[in-house]
Amino acid sequence: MKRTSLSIFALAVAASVIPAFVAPGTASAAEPWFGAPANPAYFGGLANGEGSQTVASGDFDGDGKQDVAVSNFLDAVVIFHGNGDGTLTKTQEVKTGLVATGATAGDLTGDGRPDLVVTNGIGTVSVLVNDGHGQFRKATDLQGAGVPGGIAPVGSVIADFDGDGINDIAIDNLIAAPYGITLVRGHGDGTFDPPRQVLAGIFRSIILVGDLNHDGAVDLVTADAGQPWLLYSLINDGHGNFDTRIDTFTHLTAEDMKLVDVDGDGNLDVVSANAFTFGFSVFRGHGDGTFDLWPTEVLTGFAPTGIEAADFDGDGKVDIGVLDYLPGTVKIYRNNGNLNFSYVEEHQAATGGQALFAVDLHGTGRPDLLAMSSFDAQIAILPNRTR
Ligand SMILES: [Ca+2]
Ligand SMILES: [Ca+2]
Ligand SMILES: [Ca+2]
Ligand SMILES: [Ca+2]
Repeated sequence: MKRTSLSIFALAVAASVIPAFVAPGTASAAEPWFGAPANPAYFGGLANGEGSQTVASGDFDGDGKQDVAVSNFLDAVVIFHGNGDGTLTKTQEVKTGLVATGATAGDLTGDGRPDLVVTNGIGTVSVLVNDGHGQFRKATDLQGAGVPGGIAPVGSVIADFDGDGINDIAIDNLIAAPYGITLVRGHGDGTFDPPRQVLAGIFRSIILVGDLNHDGAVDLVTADAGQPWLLYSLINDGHGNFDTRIDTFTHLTAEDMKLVDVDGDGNLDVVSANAFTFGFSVFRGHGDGTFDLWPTEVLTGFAPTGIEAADFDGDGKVDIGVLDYLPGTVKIYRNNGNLNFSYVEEHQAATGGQALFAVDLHGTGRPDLLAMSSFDAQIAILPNRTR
């Protein structure tokens, strides 16, 4: 669902010239919400140099336990079977294409089992079909998904955009001249219409999906990573057309974003990890595709690059986790309501932190966290201890 590591280079420069560091705050006296990752924070399946880019999760084999797919940045997606106890076992590695940046799970064949879409930065998009038992085979590369509308696809989302009951794909292109988003209508059998381009501005690198305006049709939100940026809301007309674009100008540079109702008012909000201003923000959604313009920033420390928003402690409020680039720490923030957050704890997790994902690996309803490194084999699992 997100971006490349391009802005990491800028972060390295920033690290050398920006001395400021904001302390995360006062630790809570309560029991920690998460256990520390295993040391070393690693499990088999990825090699050094194969920085993990994104995680897609779902019950791939139908055993009721969440499984995980990780794009390895090199040329493949690695499949891990969730054992239900917080551990993962590698089951498969499927070659997709060079610079495998994004993996997304969703049912594209109508059998109720998640299939996979992997974006390859070289310009192809691979569809991997699940055999129903959690084994994937590369069915097709979506021809023209990366060109000519946009090149360097870096992420995708799977949803039913035209409302025919069959899942479709929206692809996010990093370098988009002039198009940023490619839409691919699914037929429900693993085949697709020819790709269609949507104008969404240049240098897209984050794509999120959700119904922003409560009309039952899923909309898209995109943004740049590593650029002073605009947040674009692309409003679905109910037939999979995105002719209405609402721009929200912001002063922040997001490395990662998630679309979740953080304040509990029923409208989806955007949370952003602001790598260059060392914090996270909640852009409150107004229920019509617009967002707050100047959200408060919660300072977290140097270079947050990954963010996740989920109810970690089960009190009904969506909490925030932030992963920084160096040293690769996950910091946890409790949602106190009214967009007030307090620091809970932190764990050293994944050096060169790239992405943070909530996945319920224990089946308790309280999500665990996966922290991914951008340049080595570390995939830290932080077990949720609040259950
Ligand atoms: Ca559809
Ligand atoms: Ca909508
Ligand atoms: Ca909200
Ligand atoms: Ca909570």
